[in-house]
Amino acid sequence: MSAPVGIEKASAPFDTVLIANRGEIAARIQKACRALGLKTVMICSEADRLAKYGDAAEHFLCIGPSPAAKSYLNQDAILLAARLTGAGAIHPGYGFLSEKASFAEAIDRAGLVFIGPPASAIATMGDKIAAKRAMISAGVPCVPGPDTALPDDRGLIDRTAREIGYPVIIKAAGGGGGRGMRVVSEPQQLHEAVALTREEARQAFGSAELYMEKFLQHPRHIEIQVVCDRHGNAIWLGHRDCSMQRRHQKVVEEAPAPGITAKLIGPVGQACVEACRQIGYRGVGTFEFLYEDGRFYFIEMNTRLQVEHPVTEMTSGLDIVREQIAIAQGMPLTLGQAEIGCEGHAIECRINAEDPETFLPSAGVIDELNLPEGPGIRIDTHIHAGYRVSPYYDSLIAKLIVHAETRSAAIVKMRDALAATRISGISTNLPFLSAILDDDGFGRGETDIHYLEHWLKTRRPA
Ligand code: MV4
Repeated sequence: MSAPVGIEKASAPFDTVLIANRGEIAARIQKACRALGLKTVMICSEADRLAKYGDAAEHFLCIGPSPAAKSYLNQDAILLAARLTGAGAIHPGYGFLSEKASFAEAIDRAGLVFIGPPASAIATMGDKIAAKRAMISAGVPCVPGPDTALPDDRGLIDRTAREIGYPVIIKAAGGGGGRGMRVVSEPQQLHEAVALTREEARQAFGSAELYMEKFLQHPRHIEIQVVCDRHGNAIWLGHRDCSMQRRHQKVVEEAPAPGITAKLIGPVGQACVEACRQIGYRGVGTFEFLYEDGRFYFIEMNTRLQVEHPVTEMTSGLDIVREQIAIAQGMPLTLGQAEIGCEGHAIECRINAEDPETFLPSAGVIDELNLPEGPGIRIDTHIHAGYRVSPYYDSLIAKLIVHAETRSAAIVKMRDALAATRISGISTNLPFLSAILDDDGFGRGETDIHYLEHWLKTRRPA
C-alpha cells in the first residue's frame, strides 16, 4: 500500500510543456498551457506534419513515421524531443502513452515532470485486481466477486462461480476498456471460458492472471471525475453518463447522469476521494461504475484525462486541463469541495470520420466545413477546411458540446447544433448522432450499456 496523499516534495519547476499527442486533445492542451502562460512543444508523425495546431507551439517536431508505434508511442523519441527543446514537463493527453507506468517513470528518471498521476498509481489501476482491492479498502462499492486472482484449480473455480451466482464474467487482470473478458451463463461453459480468456490474456497483456465477477445484465455506465493536488486536497466534480456506446467506443456522453440524485451518489463520490487519498493519487482521474437497480459497482479507474472531460467542465465551471497542469506545477486546487456545484446539463457528441451506416473509417480532405456557434455551444477540434483526415489514427475529428439549463433544453440545442454542422469531402457520423438525439428512449434517459447496439439491430433502415 502506498503512502497517503500529503505534502509531497515539490516537482521541478517548468515553463515549457511538451504535448505528446495529436488532434483535438493536443489543441485543447495547448490552449490550457497558453492560459497558464506556459510555452509549448508539439510533436507529430509524418502524417501530421502539416497540422495547423502545430503553428501555435514554440516548436513543432516530427519525431517519426505515420504508424503510432514509430512516433506517438516512441518513448525515447519523445524524451529526446523534450531534451532538445528544453521542455520541463510532458502532457500525454489520452490514449497513446497516457496510461503507461513505464513512460511516467522514464520521465521522472529524466528529471522531467509527467503531467499525470504517480507511476505507482498508474500501475496499481492497470492491475484490475489490485485496483479492486484498493477500492474495497477505501469503501468504494465493487461488483460482487473475490479481489484475488482466479486459481488454476477447477474445483475452486467452480466454487467461486457458484458462490457469486451465474451469470459471471471472467476478466483479465491486465485488461480493461472491454478487452479480455467473457461472460459465462451456465456451469457447463465455465472451464472452457476460463481457458480461452487465460490464453487471450497471456497473448494480449503478457499476463495470464484472471478474476471473476457477477455479470450485471443491464447496467448504465456512470463515471465520477476526481481532481487531486500535491497538498492533500482531493475533490470530485460530479458524474457523467457514458452508456451510449458501440463496441466500447463512447458516442454520446452527458453530465450529470440523468435521474441520479445527490443522495444516491454523494457517498460514492466521497468514497472515491477517500480512495485517492489512500493510494496517494495526484492529478485528474475517473472512477468508472456500473449502475444497476439503484446501486453503484466500481469496475475500473482511468488514470488519464478523458475524451469526455468537457461535459464536466461545462457543469462544474472548472477548467480540468488547466487544473491538471497547475497541479503538476505544485499549485493547490483553486476550489474546495464545498464550492463545486452542478449547473445545468451538458451533452457531448463525438464526431467521427466514418461511414454513418457501416462505421468504417473515412479518410480524405475536408473541403467544406461549417461549425455551429452560439451561447452554450462548444467545439473541441483541430480540423479546418483543407484538413486531411489520416487513416492512421482514431477517427475522432471533433467534439460538439452543448450546455443548457435542463436536459431537454440541452437535447434541443444539440439537435440544432448537429443540423447546423456541415462537413464535406469525407463521411462523418453526423446522421447517426442526429438519429440518436431524435430517439425517444434517449430523450427519456432510458438507456443502458446495450441500448445503442440493440437500437442499431432493431431500428428501421434509414
Ligand atoms: C462488466 C459488465 C457487466 N458485469 N462487468 C466493459 C468495459 C470494461 N470497462 C468493463 N466492461 C463491462 N464490465 C460486470 N461485472 C459489462 C461491461 C460492459 C460495458 C461496460 C461499460 C460500458 C459498456 C460496456 C459494454 C459491454 C460490456
